[in-house]
Amino acid sequence: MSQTDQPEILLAQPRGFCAGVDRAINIVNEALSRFGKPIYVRHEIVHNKYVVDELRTKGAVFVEELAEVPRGGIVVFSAHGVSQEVRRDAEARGLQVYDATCPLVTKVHLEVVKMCKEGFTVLMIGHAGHPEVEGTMGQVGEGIILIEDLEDVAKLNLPADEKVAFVTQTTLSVDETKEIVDALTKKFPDISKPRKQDICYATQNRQDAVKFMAPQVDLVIVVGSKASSNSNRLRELSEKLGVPSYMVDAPEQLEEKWFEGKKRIGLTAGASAPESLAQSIVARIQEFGPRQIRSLPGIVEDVTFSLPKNLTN
Ligand code: 0CH
Ligand code: SF4
Repeated sequence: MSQTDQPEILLAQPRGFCAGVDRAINIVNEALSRFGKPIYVRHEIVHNKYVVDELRTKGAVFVEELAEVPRGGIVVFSAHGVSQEVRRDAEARGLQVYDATCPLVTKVHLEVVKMCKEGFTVLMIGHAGHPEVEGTMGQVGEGIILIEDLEDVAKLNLPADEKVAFVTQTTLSVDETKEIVDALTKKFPDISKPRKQDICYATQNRQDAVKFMAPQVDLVIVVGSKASSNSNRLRELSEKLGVPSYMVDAPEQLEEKWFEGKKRIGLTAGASAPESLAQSIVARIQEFGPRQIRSLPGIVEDVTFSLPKNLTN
């Protein structure tokens, strides 16, 4: 039997935690060890149930509204970032803030502020209701418009002499975003683009790894929770490449029938999914039938972000 005929589980490289997620979780852990519980966290620190449950057992309290945090309490802002209004609200409530916004999301925030100051109308490509979109659009009071899809581009009705720029959510589909940017560029040939694309290195690398893996497998399992934008994009990408795909965030969610007649299984994990969870899912797949595990070649990421200054002093 040749290597590729063997029943196998292929592991995408890279997969799982990115530098921003690693930093965000470290911030909550560091705050817990310095100040003790409770440490309030506004929104899920990252969109992963396993991560959130684990931090909760250590004393993190997850809230959606700052009104749920007692006056003077300690609060961590999630990796997805917050609007200026949320920052003002935290200050007004006398909260002690530790900011886990990913530096690559902050980079987009700064772009928005700069472009608006320079008189541009900013088009934000992203998904309505996602906390990163709310945070990024909320860097400015006005002058920013959400673009979700090609239809929104077609509907845009701006004066011909309008100065237009765009930014994007960091965790979008690289290919779909390119289509939207192409349509925008057609409509506004002078549109100002970010110096470096806003879709982050981790999103790009995990999608590239799925593109490499998908043609080699019969099924792709994505480790990720429902709310995770970047994990959903990995599942969609596999399907677009013609390979059936399921997203799970616990081994019990795997269904034996998914694996019937499937020889090679590909496994990847979103940027918020821990490797320990991925490994427990691999172990469960092996229970459905003996399969060798093979790590695919791919980019080895060496990005790290330091903790905020007010947690390192
Ligand atoms: O992919 P999204 O943005 O939904 O978030 P996540 O699953 O928590 O992954 C971390 C990304 C955080 C902000 O870029
Ligand atoms: Fe930062 Fe990208 Fe990770 Fe989001 S997915 S936390 S932008 S590195």
